Amino acid sequence: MSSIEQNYQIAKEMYAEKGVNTDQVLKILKATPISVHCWQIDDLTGFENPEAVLSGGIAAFGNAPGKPRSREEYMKNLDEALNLIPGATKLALHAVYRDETGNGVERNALGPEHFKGWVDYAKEKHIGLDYNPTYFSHPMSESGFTLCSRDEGIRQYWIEHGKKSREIGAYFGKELGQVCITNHWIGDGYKDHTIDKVGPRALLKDSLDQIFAAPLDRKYNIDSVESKLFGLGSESYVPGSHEFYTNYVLTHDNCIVCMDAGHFHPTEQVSAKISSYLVFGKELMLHVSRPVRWDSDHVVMLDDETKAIMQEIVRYDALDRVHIGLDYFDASINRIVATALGARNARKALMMALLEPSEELIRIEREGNLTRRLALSEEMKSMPFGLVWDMFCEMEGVAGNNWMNKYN
Ligand code: RNT
Ligand code: ZN
Repeated sequence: MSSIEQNYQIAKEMYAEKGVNTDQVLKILKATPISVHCWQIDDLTGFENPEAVLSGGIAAFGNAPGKPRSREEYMKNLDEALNLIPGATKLALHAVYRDETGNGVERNALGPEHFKGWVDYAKEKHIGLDYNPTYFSHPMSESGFTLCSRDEGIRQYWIEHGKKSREIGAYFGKELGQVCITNHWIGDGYKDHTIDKVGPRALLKDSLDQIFAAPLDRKYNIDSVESKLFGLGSESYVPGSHEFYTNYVLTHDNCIVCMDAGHFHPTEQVSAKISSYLVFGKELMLHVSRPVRWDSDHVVMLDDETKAIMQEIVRYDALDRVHIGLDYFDASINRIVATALGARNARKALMMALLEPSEELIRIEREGNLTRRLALSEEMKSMPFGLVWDMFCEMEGVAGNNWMNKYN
């Protein structure tokens, strides 16, 4: 027996004493998909225009060496990162990462035929795909308004992009036999003091109604709408706010909310919001990220909020209703390491949540035993979860706790 297995046996017994079956945990952990975003590898540049400057209120800071200079290099780095991530994985694509067949094709004309290469890749790697229309970094978004634009030509251009994006999502879902989440985020907003806050929201509502008009099989595609409080250049007003989209999805059955951990006031937590959606029967999409003072998109850490998000999902048995995705882009460190590290941390947090005796904790809370609730929760924090993690990596054939040795 290897030392990893021996250690695992010790941990297994310790968790069993707390009523937790680690073998079962590892099964669920392996099967639960985490959607890894494709854009940390190249600072969200994509293949449409290597010279393009990020716009829409988002930015990647840093100039660490190793940014891919070609599609080949990008694919090589992506492969390397994915090989370091254990468990069921989906890859979240953005429209600007379309195949070479999409060269010169306008965004409002991008369709499934421009993503065949990615479907082949996903089949080969046994991963799923999620999709994001790219409503930014484009001449048609320069005014700062897309789906809320008062220029009907611009607005219709982006509506078409949204509609075609859902077709791409449904194509992914059908081909891969796993639902695709098509996530719509727009950077529209005003930098300064805004008078008419209803007008842009009415336009956004109408644009979304047009985009989502065609019914699609939920087996293949689910649309999510991602809210935001503010961005660079939209500090004062963002039409696509949390309240806006929450009301939108409650009145429109065919789409769900996406909450990004960096899109709220700094003291607000996504983990505290999840249960309010579940109680109304809504599914959710998440962008697990790490805001540092603002929507900074630092690499996901094994921090309290990431753990709390996963606890919320596991405690209510909502792994099938909350879709876990990642969103961060830090250009100041090695991008392969960043991609792998954040994904590993998200999954490690998920594992820790699964290793919690949640049924007992819920029971004793309902019984009013608040003393035991606190004491047991605290004891669980020093249980040997790292030994279970090492076993998981070993079973998944990915490097364990020394995986970063080859990167400086
Ligand atoms: C921006 C949103 C959005 C993007 C990605 C690239 O604030 O978080 O999800 O980060 O679409
Ligand atoms: Zn996001």
